[in-house]
Amino acid sequence: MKNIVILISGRGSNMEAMIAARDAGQLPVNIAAVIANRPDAKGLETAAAAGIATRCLDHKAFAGREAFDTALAACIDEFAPDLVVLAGFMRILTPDFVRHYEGRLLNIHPSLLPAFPGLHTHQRALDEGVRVHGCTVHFVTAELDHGPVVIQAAVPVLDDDTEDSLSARILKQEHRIYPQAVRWFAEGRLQLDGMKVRVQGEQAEPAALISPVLG
Ligand code: NHR
Ligand code: GAR
Repeated sequence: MKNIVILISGRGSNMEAMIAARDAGQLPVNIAAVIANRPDAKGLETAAAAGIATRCLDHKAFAGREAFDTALAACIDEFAPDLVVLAGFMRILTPDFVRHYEGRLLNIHPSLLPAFPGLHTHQRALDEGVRVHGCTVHFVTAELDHGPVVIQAAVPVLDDDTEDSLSARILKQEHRIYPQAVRWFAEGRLQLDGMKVRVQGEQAEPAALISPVLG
């Protein structure tokens, strides 16, 4: 079974969705560790309560991004992961770190990339007046929020939406598509072809990569 390490910064609900999928027999992976860059990350308690090894590396204790990333990689590699999963992880990673985990580092981003890379995506979507918004699981590359897309889910933007209502609608979809993407990886079904990700097997049709779930 594949080993995964999950990196978080806060609440950890995407991490919880993976624990739940694993417990339901829908995600055949060993969650070897959960690592946070903030001592107050709520998700650390959730992970520990689920019996998962936890670590915290406070980025503020390091001289710079390189020093933090070097220590983070050493901490991660103690668990010999096949895959590293960013789940609400809020620190931009250096090119050296990204290269070290090339092809085995996934992120979930709360927008339909390439729209709205970076932070505050829901407020920016509301400000732009878009009618469709969503979330994206992608392989991480040195260029922020620009890696190959594994799966996306779309939701409508409603007239009376606030940042809270829109983010809640999207979070439900995050909890659906992220375990799915990790499952495909764990089953060895994801193939990288430049910026394209192909999913081998019965769900290989492009339609399966985009989840037109409106709700
Ligand atoms: N690193 C690389 N190289 N490439 C990506 O695609 C990455 C990444 C690190 C994190 C997640 C990302 C997101 O999904 C992610 C993708 C943090 C920031 C940010 O500006 C931006 C994007 C993402 C995560 N962070 C600030 C920083 O200075 C700190 C913000 C904070 O602490 O609240 O690192 O959106
Ligand atoms: C999620 O919505 C995730 O997409 C987003 O933060 C939330 C984390 O929630 N990620 C980013 O904004 C990355 N910059 P969680 O901690 O409950 O999984």
